[in-house]
Amino acid sequence: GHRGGVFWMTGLPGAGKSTIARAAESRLFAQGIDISVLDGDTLRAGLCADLGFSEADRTENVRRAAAVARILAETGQVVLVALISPRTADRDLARQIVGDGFREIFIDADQETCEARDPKGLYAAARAGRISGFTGIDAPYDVPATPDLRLATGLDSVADVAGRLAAYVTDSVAL
Ligand code: GGZ
Repeated sequence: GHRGGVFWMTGLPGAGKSTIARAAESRLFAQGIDISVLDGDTLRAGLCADLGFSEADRTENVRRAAAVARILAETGQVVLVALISPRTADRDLARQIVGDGFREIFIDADQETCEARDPKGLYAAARAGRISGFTGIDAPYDVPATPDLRLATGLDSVADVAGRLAAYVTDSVAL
């Protein structure tokens, strides 16, 4: 068995939060860990479909994700949350909502790398002025000052980074 816990993955768009969360999820599932992923894209398709990208809406997005994560963690699940969650105050709110078992994971890739990946063309759209308030271009991202874990995604493979996250999770929730 294992404890529940919430692993809050923050980072710029394109840093690799969702990709690493999914890869770590597979590994942890294979190890018999009761695991789920709350991803910004998924939440915004349903639970948070009424929210946009204003500061207030992002705060509400974070609050809802944290509230759901807490409920799941209380049932003993391990929850990987993949949200940009750009503001320190919002991440601190998430920590407060979840309580014990909250870990902040900084998915760290420099802006240039993220922009080069641009999986959905959103950086390009932001640069061209077709969307505004895009994190890293014309909306802020507060770099975590004291994350519980920092994972750099610039050089290593997804498998390597996901392996490090999975090992950290296993360690953190061990009885
Ligand atoms: C940031 C945006 C924006 C703006 C759309 N700013 O790479 P993606 O496309 O699939 O993931 C991003 C997702 C971010 O949602 P989050 O819920 O993680 O954001 S937050 O924690 O700040 O509430 C991106 C897409 O939505 N997207 N417009 N303006 N990301």
